[in-house]
Amino acid sequence: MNFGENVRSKLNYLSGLAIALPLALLPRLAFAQGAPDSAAAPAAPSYTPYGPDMIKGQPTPGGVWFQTQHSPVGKDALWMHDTFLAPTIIGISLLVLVLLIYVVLRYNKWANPVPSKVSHNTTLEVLWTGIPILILITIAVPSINLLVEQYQSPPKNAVTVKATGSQWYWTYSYPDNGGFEVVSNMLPDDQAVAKGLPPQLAVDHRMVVPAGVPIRLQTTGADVIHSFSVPSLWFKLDAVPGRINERLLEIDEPGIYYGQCSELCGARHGYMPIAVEAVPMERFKQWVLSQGGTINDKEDIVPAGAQAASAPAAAPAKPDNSQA
Ligand SMILES: [Cu+2]
Repeated sequence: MNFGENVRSKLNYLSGLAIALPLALLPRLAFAQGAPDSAAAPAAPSYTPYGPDMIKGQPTPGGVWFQTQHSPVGKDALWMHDTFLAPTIIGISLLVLVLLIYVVLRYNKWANPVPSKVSHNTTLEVLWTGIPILILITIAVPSINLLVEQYQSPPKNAVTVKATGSQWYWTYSYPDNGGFEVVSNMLPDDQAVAKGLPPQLAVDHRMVVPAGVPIRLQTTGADVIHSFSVPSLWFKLDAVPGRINERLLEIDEPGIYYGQCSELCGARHGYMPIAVEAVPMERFKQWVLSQGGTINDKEDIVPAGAQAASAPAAAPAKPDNSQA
């Protein structure tokens, strides 16, 4: 019968296939033990994380000043601190100290037995009101500019990374690149030291991002409030359950930048460090593919080093509303 023959020939074909397929695949399987999927799809490129020689942002023993800054906003803020704030604070403190010492020595009851009866002095009162006003106005101008710069909204083509704080680790997801996730836990001290990395800061999987392009870094908390903080990038943003906070992050050059959770979040709050690995765009794409992610056309549009061109254009932007 036609129908029966048809079925029999299909079955023969299928059984032939069942024998032939394993035979055809056997040599490949034998040689490709590490990558069983290599026959189906092009192998995911491997990625070697940066070594200790690339560490650029980390605390130093006995350090009291700010860490060297590696982001445009960090450099501006550090300049503001070093040029305006620190000299003003140190100057006022020294002036008050000198005046106090002078008064103590010159007007004590032995050096000055008959005290002056003067109750006010108009010139002096105008000066001690006017000079602080001038100082405050001088500080206000760069200060407000810096505030606006720090809360600049990320541009549309920024690469999005979402950092979720959990008790007690970070999860980084990449919604623009297929939505894959990286869970980042602190390395035990002995493993960190063996790799030449700083103990209590080194992690098993770093947050890899492209350097020289705008990044839209979003934070949220999975359980309690955490805070994503990397001092050498001048970046600190609370990670609050039930809401997304967002800030522009720009990293000038490739390197490893360490930070820590900066909101008391429980027993192991001190053991959920942040390790940011900033890499050139080509290397970032390679890393994304190695994680099973996809390349977004944003990464093709944004050329490496684009932040130099995009930052002045975005500077007059309104303050970020999402922070309100
Ligand atoms: Cu935390």
